[in-house]
Amino acid sequence: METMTTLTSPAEFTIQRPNYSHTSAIRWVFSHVIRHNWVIVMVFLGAFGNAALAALVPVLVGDAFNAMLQPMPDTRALIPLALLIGGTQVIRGILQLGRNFGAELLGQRLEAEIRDELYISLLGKSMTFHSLQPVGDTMARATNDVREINLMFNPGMNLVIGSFFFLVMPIVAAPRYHPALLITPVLFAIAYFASLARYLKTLQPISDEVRASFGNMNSHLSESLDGVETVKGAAQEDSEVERFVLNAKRVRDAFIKQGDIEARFIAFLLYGIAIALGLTHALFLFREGLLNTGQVIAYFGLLRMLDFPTFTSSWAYTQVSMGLAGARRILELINRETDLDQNAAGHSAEMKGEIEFRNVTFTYPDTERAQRVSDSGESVLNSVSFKVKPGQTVAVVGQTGAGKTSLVKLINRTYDINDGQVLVDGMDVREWNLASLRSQISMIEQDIFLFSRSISENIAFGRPGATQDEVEAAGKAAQAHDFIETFEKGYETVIGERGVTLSGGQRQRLALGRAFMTDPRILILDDSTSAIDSATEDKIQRAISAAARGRTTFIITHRLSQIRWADLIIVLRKGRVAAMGTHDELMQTSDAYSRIFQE
Ligand code: TTP
Ligand code: MG
Repeated sequence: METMTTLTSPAEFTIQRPNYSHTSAIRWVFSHVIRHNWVIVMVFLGAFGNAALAALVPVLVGDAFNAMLQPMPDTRALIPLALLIGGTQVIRGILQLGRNFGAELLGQRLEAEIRDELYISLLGKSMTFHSLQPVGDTMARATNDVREINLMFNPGMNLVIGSFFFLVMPIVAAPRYHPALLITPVLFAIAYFASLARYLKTLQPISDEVRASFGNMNSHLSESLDGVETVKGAAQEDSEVERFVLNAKRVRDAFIKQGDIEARFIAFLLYGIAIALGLTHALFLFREGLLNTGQVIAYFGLLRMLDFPTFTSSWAYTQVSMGLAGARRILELINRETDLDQNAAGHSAEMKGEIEFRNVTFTYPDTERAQRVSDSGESVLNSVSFKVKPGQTVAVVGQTGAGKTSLVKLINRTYDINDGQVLVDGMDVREWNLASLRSQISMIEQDIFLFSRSISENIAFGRPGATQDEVEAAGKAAQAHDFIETFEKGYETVIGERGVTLSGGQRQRLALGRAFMTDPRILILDDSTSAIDSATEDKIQRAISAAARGRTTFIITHRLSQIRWADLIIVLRKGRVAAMGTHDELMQTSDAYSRIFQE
């Protein structure tokens, strides 16, 4: 039985996975490989058999020469030898196939396994992790580095193992002609491994650099494609191109450096020396009468086997080195700490929807911007306190950058606070089981994210398996039904396909549909978009009041019509509560509040 443990903890989301070692890249890859034991056996048997049968050819050819050099040559002796060579080489072909097949299988399986492991681990990381880790770099690791691990096995390890046995065979077979003939293959093996060790040592930092510069190029590329509208809007294409060219140059330079080191690998020289030395030695023994002609020829043939390790060595080991560099980068990502703990043992209960902030202070994790903010001594939120009863509607207002979005993200622990307390139903959010907490809070973000899937699937995102009727009911409640029906394929319309894009107001209503589906106890609506025509506005208004019914609702908005009927209005200014109360109270008492409507 395999032991099962949870993947890297602490995490926000875990799944039962086999117990892989995470201490070093080699051990980690090994812990993956070892689970495919019969494939490993196949690779080694194939590699060994292939080399042994390859060694048989020079041995048999030597015998054939000796048979011909008899005073009375017997040509009939050649026929069984020829048949033997032919037969064994067919078997050798099959064994070689086994080795190649096994290595390919291992590579593909590991690629899939490691990709899964990485994906699960990425889903388990906190938002803190994701906001600090560039998407392009993650993409490069999840695609190219994982691919390098595949290539590390085929052709990498495949040829390393295959050629290793070719190195061993001359050492095994040479003594059958004369023990002294061991000298050349043994010396070759020693020199070969010594130069290989040095080669790999110089290669490792370059492999790391190749992988890193590639990830870097990718992350810049994905960022500028993501922001292509901004780039074009600001006519910054040229400077983006320049940056890209610079990054591409770094990748190129790293590859050139790698090629340079490969070219200096001295295995070719060693091979030449070994052939010359071995032949001289054999001829010397021949003159002494210690070897006959057939034996010299067989020995020479055995030495020729060393060309396989020689020729594959430079690039097969490079492949392994690159694979290990990729493995290090993936493992680093998997092992990187994630700050939030899902607190699986925490409080898990049906939520009533009471929320309290007690002296909450919050600063974003260590980004450059947060650094600047905290350097100036200002937190994003400062001693924020308020209390909301279950079922109430709270409007959060304030100028841009006041901290409205940040405030609501603390409720479901998208981020953890630095000081104070956030309580839901009188219980600190950190005491809650994270999954229980989040499944009862629905958040409609400022920029609504829709997946490139059907409208149905987008609405039912929080409840896969919902029936079509349920989805349509949610669509109707969210006032989205009418516009969805105008699409040719209705609810089955795939967003982003054939030019189907949605307006801000439409996206918002789909997101509201999502909220209806999951029926959360707390609904958070970050609606800072303002320019929407009045007909749509009216619809959204109706959808929101329907959604707010029977649950605690936070609305971040600039629209007076929505703010008015809130039970509590929180006015934020530069991360502090500037005023708090109902609309009527605030209109009389708060300058800050009335000022918002004058902008
Ligand atoms: P927000 O909380 O995003 O401000 P806001 O929602 O009130 O503004 P808007 O009306 O424009 O939506 O930001 C408050 C501060 O926190 C601001 O200085 C930017 C900073 N911040 C970060 O450092 N990292 C983040 O991920 C976010 C969202 C904000
Ligand atoms: Mg905001």
